[in-house]
Amino acid sequence: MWKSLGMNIQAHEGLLAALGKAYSDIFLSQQNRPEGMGYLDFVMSEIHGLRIEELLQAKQQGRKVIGTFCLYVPEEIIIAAEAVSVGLCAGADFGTELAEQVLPRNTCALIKSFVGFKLAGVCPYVEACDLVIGETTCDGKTKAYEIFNEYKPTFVLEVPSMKNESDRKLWRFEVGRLADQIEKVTGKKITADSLRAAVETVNAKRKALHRLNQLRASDPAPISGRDSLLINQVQFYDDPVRFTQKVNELCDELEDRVAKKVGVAPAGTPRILVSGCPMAAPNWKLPFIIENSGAVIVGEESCVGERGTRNLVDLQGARTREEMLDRIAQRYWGIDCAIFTPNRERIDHVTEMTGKYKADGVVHYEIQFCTPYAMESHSMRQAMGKEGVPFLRIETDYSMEDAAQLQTRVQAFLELLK
Ligand code: BJ8
Repeated sequence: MWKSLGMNIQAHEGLLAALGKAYSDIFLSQQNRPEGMGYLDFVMSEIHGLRIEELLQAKQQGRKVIGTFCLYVPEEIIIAAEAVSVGLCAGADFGTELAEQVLPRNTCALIKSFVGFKLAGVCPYVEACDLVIGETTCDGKTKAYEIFNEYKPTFVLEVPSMKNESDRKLWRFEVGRLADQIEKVTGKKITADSLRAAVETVNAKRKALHRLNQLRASDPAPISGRDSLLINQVQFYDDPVRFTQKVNELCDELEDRVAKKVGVAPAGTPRILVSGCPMAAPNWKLPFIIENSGAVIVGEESCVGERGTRNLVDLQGARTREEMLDRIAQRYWGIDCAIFTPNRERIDHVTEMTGKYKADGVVHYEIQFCTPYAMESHSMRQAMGKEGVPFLRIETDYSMEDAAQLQTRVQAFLELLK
């Protein structure tokens, strides 16, 4: 299978060995995990196995695989064309040396990772893709897609950086342009019916994740932040219907835990809200450090978290294909990525989340060289100061070199919360 995908088998084996060890240390070592996490463990054990077989079977049946890197790409449109949507990960320090041959060294780790994975030939998802959708969000990604396109066909969606009426119109135009491109690549017509069905599938997935988030507001927390992050990461790869069913089953178990006051850490454990850059799989370093230092993460204000799942598409009253695309565009327009200016909504959301999840402090996570989130930390710190919420800024990359130093900083921060 790997050969047919044109992968570098030796490098891929090296990646899997490193991932298996990290997964066991970070996830399987946890005490008192919900039983429903068994499904996620299974998915992760087969993430470079059965799931890839499923994708290849789908391709044999004439379906296309479309890869994405950003929350602004509406997966509803991909699903409506009977294609498989895969959120490509970019969360590991692998292929970095190769990436640095084509990218400046001072590029964020996420961008280096997706370019590095492709150049090293270690990601079966990228290799299985018929098309990758990029976007003009930050400058680094915008320009990196030009290079990425040399190795994999990449269609770039224009995301404006302001939210004026003219920007909204441009965004709606881009959503239509994406639908046209997906129709061209898949050879399938996107209709009002197929859009409605796709919206229902994706809304159901997001509702299951909302349910999970609400349960995390309980003290003691019924599930760890690491496991919740993992669920949010897996949602980008797994079959959406199966994933939704499994998350709902897990939530049934968590409801029971909440009723019985069973938690992954004792009541009164310091509660942390993580806010900032997305943590794409397998970027688990900071959550592991935070929870290993004696806190529990109760929410993620991130694209691999609540920022990505917050709103649903509202199709009420929409009947035609164009009206449905209007509603889809409207839903995605509400995402409050730091690439926008001004971006007051994100600050309001973090404030709201600290209250909703009873967070004792906010850890602002920035991937080194990510200008939008680093810049926005200034107004975020000010806002948290006004709310009286302790705030810690962490800037790091994907390497483990600073793990001990980060642990010291996190432990000192947690001392403040006592
Ligand atoms: S909607 S957060 S997924 S752009 S970390 S590559 S911003 S320099 S990932 Fe993102 Fe879409 Fe926004 Fe979400 Fe650039 Fe920053 Fe790197 Fe980033």
